[in-house]
Amino acid sequence: MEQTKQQDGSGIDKRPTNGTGTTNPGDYYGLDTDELMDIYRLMYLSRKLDDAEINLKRQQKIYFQISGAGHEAALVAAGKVLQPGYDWFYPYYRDRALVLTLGMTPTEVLAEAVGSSEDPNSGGRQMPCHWGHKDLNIMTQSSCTGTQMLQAAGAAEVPDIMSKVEELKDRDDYEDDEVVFVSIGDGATSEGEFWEAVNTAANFKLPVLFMVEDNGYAISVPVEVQTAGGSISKATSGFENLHITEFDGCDPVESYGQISEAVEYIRSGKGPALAHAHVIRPYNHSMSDNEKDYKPEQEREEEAARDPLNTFPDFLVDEGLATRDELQELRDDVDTRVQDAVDEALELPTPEPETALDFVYAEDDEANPTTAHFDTEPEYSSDDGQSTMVDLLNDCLRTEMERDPSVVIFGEDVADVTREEYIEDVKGKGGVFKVTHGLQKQFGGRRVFNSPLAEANIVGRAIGMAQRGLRPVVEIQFYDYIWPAFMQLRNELSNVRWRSNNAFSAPVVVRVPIGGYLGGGAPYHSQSGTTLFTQTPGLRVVMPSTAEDAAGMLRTAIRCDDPVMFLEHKHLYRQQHNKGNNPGDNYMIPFGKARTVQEGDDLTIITYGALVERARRAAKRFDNISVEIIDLRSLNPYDWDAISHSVKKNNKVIVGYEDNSSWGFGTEIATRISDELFEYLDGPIQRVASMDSFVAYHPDLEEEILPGIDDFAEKIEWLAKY
Ligand SMILES: Cc1ncc(C[n+]2csc(CCOP(=O)(O)OP(=O)(O)O)c2C)c(N)n1
Ligand SMILES: [Mg+2]
Repeated sequence: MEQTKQQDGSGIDKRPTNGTGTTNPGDYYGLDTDELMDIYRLMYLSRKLDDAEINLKRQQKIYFQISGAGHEAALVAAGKVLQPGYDWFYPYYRDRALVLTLGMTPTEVLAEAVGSSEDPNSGGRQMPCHWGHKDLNIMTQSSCTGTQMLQAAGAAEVPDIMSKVEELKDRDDYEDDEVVFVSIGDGATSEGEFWEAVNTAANFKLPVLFMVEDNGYAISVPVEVQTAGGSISKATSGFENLHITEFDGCDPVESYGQISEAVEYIRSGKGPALAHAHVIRPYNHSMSDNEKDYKPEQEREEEAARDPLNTFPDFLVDEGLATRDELQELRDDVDTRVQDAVDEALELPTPEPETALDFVYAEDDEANPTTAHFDTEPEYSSDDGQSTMVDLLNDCLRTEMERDPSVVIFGEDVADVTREEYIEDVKGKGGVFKVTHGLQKQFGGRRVFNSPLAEANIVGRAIGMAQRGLRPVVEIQFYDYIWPAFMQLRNELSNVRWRSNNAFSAPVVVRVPIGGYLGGGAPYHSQSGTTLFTQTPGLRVVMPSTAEDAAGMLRTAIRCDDPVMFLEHKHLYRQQHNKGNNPGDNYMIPFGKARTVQEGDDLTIITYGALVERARRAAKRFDNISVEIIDLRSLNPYDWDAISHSVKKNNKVIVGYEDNSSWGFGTEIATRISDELFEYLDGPIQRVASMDSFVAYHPDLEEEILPGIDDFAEKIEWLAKY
């Protein structure tokens, strides 16, 4: 594939720029003739690549097409003001002209359209125009309209955090005056994540350039459905510290001037800026859309009259900057280049089918939490057996923060006290369950801090930070309230590595207090639902049941390179039965290894979480039945060897899980046992699980709904006799 100076990073000019410095439109904001011609070249190149892809799609040589047509002027301007390899980019799918300006080659752009394994954006895994280019600091992009906003906010916190943490401040992967660019359409500004990101960036003066590419439509839905008053720049005008500019995004010179000023504001540390660019969408939304269905001819003609591909060449000629012949020559050159790129892209290799599962998870031994690298022996530093799960989780967080200065903790109420002037006078909050207590006091407010009350904000920002080398360990206060973050978990955190073909990763640990048996937890503080995470490839999911396992598994979660859902059963935080000793600062348990709680040879119970102890107590009721109990601990991956060994030995099995009985985690285990171990079974597989209901407030109802000791006992007795 054609190599550019940018691809090996060697040619990237890492100097910051605010544009060329003049704010005088009469000087074309300092742009000289060569640069103005280059702007035209890039806009024309972008449009021609759209046209080339449209042809390829009609010939069925590519599988999808979405254009950047009409957005070119504002995006080339942004690309000219900002610096690849210095600034950071979270683009939108219309941003073809931006990535070309930053240095992506036409062949690299087309490589994604043909789905080549050599495509630097995704290796054939994502639709065209889902950008990602490691050397250019273009972060991997998904199809979700809005998620990128919070990730950009998180990425923009990195310089402030790194510069204020003594052990990180000399790292060379941040710049004091860098800018994080993120773009979005007029329609997608309706997503809550847009507002959350602008709010957070304005609140903390983060160096973000929010670029709203307003073409007046979201597929067929016009702006009056999206935005009160019809103008996003007006609607955001109350945000403190936010520089706002609204301009004709079809005029590249004006766009350049306005964006330069916005970037100057950001680089000076005053806060974020919102650039509201009025653009057009002369082609359909995508090739699956026909805009004539909803956009009348007159409106289309008005748009065409503003098209920068028509107006800018006239401008260059009228201003005496180029002749018609020179412009034709430029177009001929670009046409040849595009044709060469098409020929080249069509020859690129396609992905081998056997690579489908590559990079769902980290593959290097030191990054993959299932390897022996994460299997260490405990070195006990206490022997009274009195440490609770909360004690050992807290100790693990503390020792990991001491070991690795890039570990940062945030979430709702996790700090000791936001107003640091009170820190000596108060005990400190440290989480509603106290798991993070004292950490802010020890490590300071730049490493342990509160988030706003917004779950997508927590996970989205963590992704942006993790992509840039921090190790966020975040808390979702209760599993019951994780849903606003679910888009970020399911469609973003899980597949950053896979969708970028291993170019990017996001090693975030999401700690989630989960589960019932609180006696009064009611529907909104008692839910379980592990399958929501285990059904999402890319996420590691664990739920320890003892204090020592919690410490060993949290350490693995923090040190590995996969995103981890670390499920902490609230009921197990301070029980007597699961207390233990401090297993030391290097104790790790590899994921995918179950623990045998007790051996037995009549039947096997496979379970995890709060049901481990319930199963054990039920088994104790039977002197004459020998029950083996396996605590899975790790739900994805789970220890099939342990399950299979025990079922082959005992031939009877009960699966216990706190999720709803139907479609719960144990349903998968039961199915696989019946699939692969059917001949070994001497009785039907039994399930002990929650009713298909919500969890009620009154303890009598709660007991009825959640699985308990009696439920296990009933099944043990029945199955033993079978
Ligand atoms: C969260 C989400 N909802 C819906 C979609 C489907 N979708 C893709 S693009 C789009 C319209 C976006 O409009 P706008 O933000 O104005 O950008 P434009 O396409 O006009 O550039 C929709 C609804 C999506 N990709 N993601
Ligand atoms: Mg739009």
